[in-house]
Amino acid sequence: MSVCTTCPYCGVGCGINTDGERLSGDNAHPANAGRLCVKGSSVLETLGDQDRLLEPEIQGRTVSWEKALGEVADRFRRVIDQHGPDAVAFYVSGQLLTEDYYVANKLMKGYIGSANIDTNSRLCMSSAVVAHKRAFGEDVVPGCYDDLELADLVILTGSNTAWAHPIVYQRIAAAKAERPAMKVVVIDPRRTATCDLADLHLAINPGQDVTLFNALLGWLADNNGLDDDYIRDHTEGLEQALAQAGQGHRHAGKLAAQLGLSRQDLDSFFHWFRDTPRTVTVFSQGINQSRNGSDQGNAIINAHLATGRVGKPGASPFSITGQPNAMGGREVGGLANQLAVHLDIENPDHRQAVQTFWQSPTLADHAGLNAVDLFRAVESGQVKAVWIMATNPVDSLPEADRVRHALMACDTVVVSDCVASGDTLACADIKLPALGWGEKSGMVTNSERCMSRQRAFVPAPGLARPDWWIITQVARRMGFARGFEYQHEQEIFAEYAALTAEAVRFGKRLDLTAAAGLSADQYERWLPARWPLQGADRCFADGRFSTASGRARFVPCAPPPSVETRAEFPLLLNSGRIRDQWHTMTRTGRAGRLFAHLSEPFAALHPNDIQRFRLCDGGFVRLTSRVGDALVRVRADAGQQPGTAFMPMHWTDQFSRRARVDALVPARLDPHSGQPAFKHTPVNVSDWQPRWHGWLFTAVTPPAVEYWARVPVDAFVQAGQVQRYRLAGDADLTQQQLQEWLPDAAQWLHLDDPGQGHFRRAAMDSHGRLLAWLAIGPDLPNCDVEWLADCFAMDASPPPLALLAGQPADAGPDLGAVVCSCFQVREKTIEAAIEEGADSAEAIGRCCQAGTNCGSCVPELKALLARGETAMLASTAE
Ligand SMILES: Nc1nc2c(c(=O)[nH]1)N[C@H]1C(S)=C(S)[C@@H](COP(=O)(O)OP(=O)(O)OC[C@H]3O[C@@H](n4cnc5c(=O)[nH]c(N)nc54)[C@H](O)[C@@H]3O)O[C@H]1N2
Ligand SMILES: Nc1nc2c(c(=O)[nH]1)N[C@H]1C(S)=C(S)[C@@H](COP(=O)(O)OP(=O)(O)OC[C@H]3O[C@@H](n4cnc5c(=O)[nH]c(N)nc54)[C@H](O)[C@@H]3O)O[C@H]1N2
Ligand code: SF4
Ligand SMILES: [Mo]
Repeated sequence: MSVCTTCPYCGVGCGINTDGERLSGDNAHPANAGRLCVKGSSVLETLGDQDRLLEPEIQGRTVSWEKALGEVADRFRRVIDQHGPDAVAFYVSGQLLTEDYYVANKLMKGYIGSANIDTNSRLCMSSAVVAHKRAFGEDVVPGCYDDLELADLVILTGSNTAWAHPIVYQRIAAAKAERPAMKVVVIDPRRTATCDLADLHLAINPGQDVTLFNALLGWLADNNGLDDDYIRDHTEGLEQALAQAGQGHRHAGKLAAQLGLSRQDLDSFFHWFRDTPRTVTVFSQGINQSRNGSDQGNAIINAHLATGRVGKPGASPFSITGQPNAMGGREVGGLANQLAVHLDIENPDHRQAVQTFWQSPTLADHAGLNAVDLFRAVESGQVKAVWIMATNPVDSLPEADRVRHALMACDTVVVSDCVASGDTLACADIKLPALGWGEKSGMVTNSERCMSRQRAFVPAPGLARPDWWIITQVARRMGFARGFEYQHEQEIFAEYAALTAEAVRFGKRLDLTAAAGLSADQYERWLPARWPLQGADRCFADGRFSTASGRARFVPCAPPPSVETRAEFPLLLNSGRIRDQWHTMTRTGRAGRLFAHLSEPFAALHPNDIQRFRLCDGGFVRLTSRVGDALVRVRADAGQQPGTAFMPMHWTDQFSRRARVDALVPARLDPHSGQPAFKHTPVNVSDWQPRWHGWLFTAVTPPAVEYWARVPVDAFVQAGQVQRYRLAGDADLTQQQLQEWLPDAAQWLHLDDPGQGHFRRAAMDSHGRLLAWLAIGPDLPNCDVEWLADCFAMDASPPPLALLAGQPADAGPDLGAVVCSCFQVREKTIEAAIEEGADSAEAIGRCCQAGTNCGSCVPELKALLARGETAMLASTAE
């Protein structure tokens, strides 16, 4: 049976149709109209029981649910009785469903009586939340995706849309293809795949967005760019914002130097902004994850208010959410400084309203600890019991090693997760198996306030249960039976929808009251719908805002704090996403295909910096910061600004020896939102030259060598799924050590030259089936890793010589890296298509299929085309 559900990955929130065997984009979903990116279209490959947490565990022992739930409730109850409600905490996630989130918040704020519940959205959206609340009086994204197609100017700032929100990017690209006059500006210190679409790329100096948008505001005021009627009728505070913005725009040369931009580009940007009423400014983590992320958001919103471009067709500021239910979590009050349904914890009337509705025994009356402070309080012993759900703070919080130590020393760490092993799970005293995507059912809200259903289509594995069930069962055992009597997630949703009547009563836009009485059947048949459910597609179009005065507020934005570069940390490290991986890889890390694009952790640097720091492209680099270190591969990237480096956020201790970027990132927070500045970490780099390199295919635990990074292979042996390891080390290797890395086997092939440091091994079972394979040498041993991976799925091994050589006897040419993950099309095949005359991404697609499914690699196809053109020009010039 086929179901309509919603993609578990990014905040675009695409609709999916699937029966568990096949999967396609939902043509009827307003977010994607049938399209899917590579992550969405490969999601079925990430399902399955492999490495799933299937039963509850206490201190590593499997226990019944009854025992586990009782133990969690007892431990929390005991701490609260002895030390008060603020001695416990929940740390939750934008990957929970709305119903899970709602009951977690209700339990902590309304029944335990503390606001110590915070969410990974603190790391993601909290600066945007502050910006919205300061400007609009409520955390509301005014626009919708249609605006991106209606706009004549789309500004993408701090957003690598092509990789992080691919379907939004494709919608913009399609609109621009149809209306070439539409302009796109990308503001990002790096040249990213997103810049492929840009008419103008402003490679701004890191952290300077307030300077840019303040200058824009001042310039608009000086150059007849303000919408005076709108400002007079619908806003307040322009004078102060202008005074704070200053006169920087009048000193074009100095301004351009400060921003690292040309005067001409700045001039174009200012003119385009002024002269294009239909302008949308999309912003994401390059804005939010800064020491002044809230001000950066407000500086953008100020420019939109000054031109009257909020909530109008094709004209809005647009903070785009990251996680599938980041928005849902904000609605129900997942942040420690919110109550529920957009109401405020500090406001006694709001508190009264919520407590009356919940009929709860108590209600938190002050904000709780934000994510970073929460783990600091765990460290200091102020918080004695913490429950972590659907997030991996040992990898994703700044000062990640410190978070790990704090959890290791904490008496009670409860972790609800779907997978069996992870860096946070390793710190857990109690592990609770949660249902994952495809197994659970509930509601999510995407970036444009559209609520859609996630629906189950596969049975629950083992004893795993939905998060809302786990939370409410603990609540009941803590003595809160009345308040948590739900039998089905629909009852929770209906209650949440009913609670929004209080939001409406206090003048908020969050209105789901039309769904308050919804039946189980209506919930089952729910079609994607934007809130306010009975309102227009856009909010604030009428110029009335959720502030006390009904006017939007300009927020004066101070110039950015200066970056503390010190001689010992001469580079600024940026971090973020790559195209085919999701966060800490617990999902995408199961599909070998998704490693074809980028298979190892890396730091990207400008070629000049690679020279300057005596590194080597493709070699290894050790990064150090004030708080930690990492060891990854070097990648030359001319799109990187000199003086900066970029590391992906994805690799954890489960996938590499020491590549967690957040071990390097100090906890420097935005003072208003508490959001960490993940994008700008001062670091130093040094070259590491291992004495040996190697490849290892095995299903047993990784060897303890200086560097390893693994990729899952699509093959299973008795010990489990085969993994491909890239290894490198300093210490001498003995034959015995090598043998320890390999499983017991019936048959062996050896080829050793210890004098030269060459070792090759193949282990087979009694039927001749390959179990493990190893090659070590002073340089990286030559072999065809794809072919070797295939050998594990064969009934009998290939001839011994080929197997030891690690490549088929009739090896074809090396076709280079995979560019198109969907059809596994490689670089050389695409280059051949270009040489044969393919002159556009579409033409390449016709030749070799690349880019014709999800389209995520189209920017790379275009880069190869541009490279081809340059090569052609060079050869003509000769
Ligand atoms: N493939 C993939 N997609 C994802 C995710 C994933 O893990 N993988 N995660 C999802 C989540 S939770 C989120 S929050 C979103 C994030 O989506 P994005 O915010 O688009 O992704 P990031 O790569 O974190 O950062 C965006 C860009 O900000 C730039 N930047 C850094 N410093 C500055 C600066 O000072 N100014 C400006 N203007 N830009 C700067 C970076 O160079 C980077 O290209 O992605 C979502 N989508
Ligand atoms: N340096 C740096 N650090 C960053 C960022 C950055 O750009 N740079 N970005 C930040 C941002 S924006 C974000 S959103 C975070 C993301 O960081 P995290 O939230 O830590 O990353 P995930 O891998 O998404 O963790 C989700 C966990 O929940 C589990 N899970 C999945 N579904 C369910 C479910 O239904 N129930 C339960 N109980 N568990 C489930 C998964 O197995 C996984 O262990 O990282 C932040 N950290
Ligand atoms: S853009 Fe891709 S990852 Fe994001 S929701 Fe759509 S299919 Fe999923
Ligand atoms: Mo995020």
